[in-house]
Parts: sequence; structure tokens; C-alpha cells
Amino acid sequence: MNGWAIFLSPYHQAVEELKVKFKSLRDQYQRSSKHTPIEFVTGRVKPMTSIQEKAKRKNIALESLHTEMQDIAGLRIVCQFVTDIDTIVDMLRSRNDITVMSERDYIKEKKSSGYRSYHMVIDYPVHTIEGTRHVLAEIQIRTMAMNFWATIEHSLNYKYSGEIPEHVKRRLVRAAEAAYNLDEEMSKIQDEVREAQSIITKRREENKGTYK
Ligand code: 0O2
Ligand code: 0O2
Repeated sequence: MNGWAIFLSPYHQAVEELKVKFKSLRDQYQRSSKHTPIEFVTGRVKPMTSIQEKAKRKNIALESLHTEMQDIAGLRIVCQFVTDIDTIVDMLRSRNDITVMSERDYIKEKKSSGYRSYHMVIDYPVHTIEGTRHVLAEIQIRTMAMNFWATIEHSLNYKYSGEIPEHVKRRLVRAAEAAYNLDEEMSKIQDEVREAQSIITKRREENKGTYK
């Protein structure tokens, strides 16, 4: 293995382990009659070129990456409703396999781009043949509406190399407001939606193996 592969190896392990743990929570909720606050979970290790570019932009020395760059390992938990985010945040704070290092609430205080999400930086111990290695990971918790907006904005940023034209930026800010309003509207009917979902889950269990 080359230097980067060795450096990134515990981050890959952390992402894989945390994905399994969070997906297992979702599966447990789905098997119970409770509403699941987790719609889906994704994870990634930042590619080497993005790490180098961010290190340059933020003036981070390569020797300090493990403490200064907190999103080399990234997990994303996507929920249906804004209230699900609080449930997940409380659940993560109470786990004893992770230590929450910092939290940023970009939902109460959205970014000027329109970006909304709840970010948590955690310390996660990875067990390797050389002993325990502690790595930092960033967990982004957001609703599907927030995720839709962020995914689109991210691709536009990529297309325009971070220099999105003003008229597109203005539209994105308006789209972020529309996503916010969608979350608000859905919150108002969430009890109805949850009840409908629980009926569907029960029916599916009864009719397992059929396309009914
Ligand atoms: P399941 O059991 O259907 O959730 P992976 O390595 O595949 O586990 P990775 O590489 O981190 O995960 O991310 P990927 O492949 O982009 O997506 C992870 C999971 O999230 C996949 O399911 C996707 O189907 C699911 N996903 C991604 N986007 C959406 C979305 O917009 N809506 C919903 N409902 N799910 C989405 P799994 O884990 O393969 O299987
Ligand atoms: P990736 O892997 O491409 O998503 P920053 O100063 O914003 O570079 P910082 O201070 O380290 O980063 O952390 P911050 O702002 O809490 O969160 C960084 C990550 O949040 C970003 O990762 C994005 O995933 C997401 N994010 C933050 N702001 C925005 C935004 O305006 N639009 C979108 N789409 N995503 C955002 P990276 O570094 O971009 O990497």
C-alpha cells in the first residue's frame, strides 16, 4: 500500500462500520411498529485529490490532517421530517461507541448559499492490528428536501468550479426557501403520513412475497 492508502485505511474502516451501525438502526425501526427517523444512510471517504485541494485552500499541513480536516470520513443520515433530525441527534449523543466533538446547526442558521443540514463531528475508535486508532468523522443529518437541494447545488458548484453565476445563485436561494416550505408543510401533516406508512408496513408484512 502507498502512503495515502495507509493513511486512508482507518477512515474507510470507520465509514463502513458506521454505515452498518446506522443502517441497522433503520432496520430495527422498520421491523418495529415505530416510525423510522432514518430514511437512508450513505457514506464516503473524501478522495485524495479533494483532501489535497481542501488542505491547500484551508492552509492545513499534511501532518495535521487527522486533527484539522474533520470530514475525511463522511456519513449522511437522511430523514423524512425535521423532527426526525432531533431524534437522531439525541440518539447519537447518547451512544457510547462514539464521542461527539462538535456540532453545527445549519438548520437554525442556514448558510448564505441556502444550505441547511445538521453537522456533527465525532471521534470514532477503529480497531486495527496495530491497536486502536481514533479518527474524526463528520455526520450530516438532513431531510430529503434539504438533501435534494444540497445535491443539486453541489453539482452546480462542480459544474461552475465554485463560481456559480449570480442569477443561478439567486434561483438556488429561492429553491432553498421552497425546500424549507416543503419541510414545514410536511411537518404539519406528519402524524397523518406516519399513520399511513404504518398501515402500509403492516400490509406488506402480511402479504410478504407477493406484489399486492
Ligand atoms: P438499502 O438497503 O436499499 O438502503 P453502500 O456502500 O451501497 O451501502 P454508499 O456507497 O455509501 O452505500 O452510498 P450509495 O450507494 O450512494 O447509497 C446508499 C444507500 O442509500 C443505497 O441503498 C441507496 O439506494 C440509498 N439512497 C441513495 N439515495 C437515495 C434516495 O434519494 N432515496 C432513498 N430512499 N434511498 C436512497 P443500499 O444501502 O444499497 O440499500
Ligand atoms: P464534499 O465531500 O464534496 O461534500 P467548508 O469551509 O464549507 O469547506 P468546513 O468548515 O470544513 O467546510 O465544514 P462545513 O461547512 O461544516 O461542512 C462542509 C461540508 O458540508 C461540505 O463538504 C458539504 O458536504 C457540506 N456543505 C457545506 N456547505 C454547503 C453548501 O453551501 N452547499 C452544499 N451543497 N454542501 C455544503 P465539502 O468539503 O464540500 O466536501
